[in-house]
Amino acid sequence: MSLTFYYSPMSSAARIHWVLEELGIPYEKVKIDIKTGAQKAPEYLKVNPNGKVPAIVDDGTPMFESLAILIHLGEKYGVAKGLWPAVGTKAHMHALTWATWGTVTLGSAVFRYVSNTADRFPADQRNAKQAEAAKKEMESCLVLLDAELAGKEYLGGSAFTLLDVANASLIGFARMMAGIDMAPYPNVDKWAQRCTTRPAMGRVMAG
Ligand SMILES: N[C@@H](CCC(=O)N[C@@H](CS)C(=O)NCC(=O)O)C(=O)O
Repeated sequence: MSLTFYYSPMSSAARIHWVLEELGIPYEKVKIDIKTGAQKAPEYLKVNPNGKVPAIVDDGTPMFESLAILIHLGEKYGVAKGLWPAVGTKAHMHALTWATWGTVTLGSAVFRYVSNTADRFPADQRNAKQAEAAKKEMESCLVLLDAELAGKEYLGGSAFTLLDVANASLIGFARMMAGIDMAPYPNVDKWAQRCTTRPAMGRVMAG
């Protein structure tokens, strides 16, 4: 097998880095420095025509979009390791639902809130009303996630899976970029702590 992972530190690629470390499979890491515009270089655009990180090339086939990559890696390498449910099971239907919800619904509320509040975005592009609407949406997502986690150690039940990565990566981002306090969502708070203190996450943070 050959697997190449294209990443930039502290970016959407971190969730795929986390997935790869949890899977424990061999892979080659290629840094794409998005600060210098390397993501738009013609060679890289052959891998990801969308010009962003992350991307992978798995046995010669390129893929982009972190959610698609997470699901692919889960299905190909994670089922045998208990890190992703087998296709066609109820657990798989649940995992697809909540991985997509985390990335699309929770993720878009978090990104809209961050891009309308964080200093790294130009002040004249930030809008207080947009930020307020995104915050409300993000809070109702967190209430829903808190309810989904009630009585469970992890999103899939008693064992950690890549479904947890799909969601906990967004919670980490909301905390870090927007300073969102998770105390009002105690199940989310405790679960995120369980997930982000895993050794694989430690290896991601070390680079
Ligand atoms: N929806 C994409 C988002 C990818 C994305 O926005 N990546 C950012 C880094 S967080 C990027 O490469 N930015 C560089 C650019 O847009 O030129 C995914 O989940 O893979």
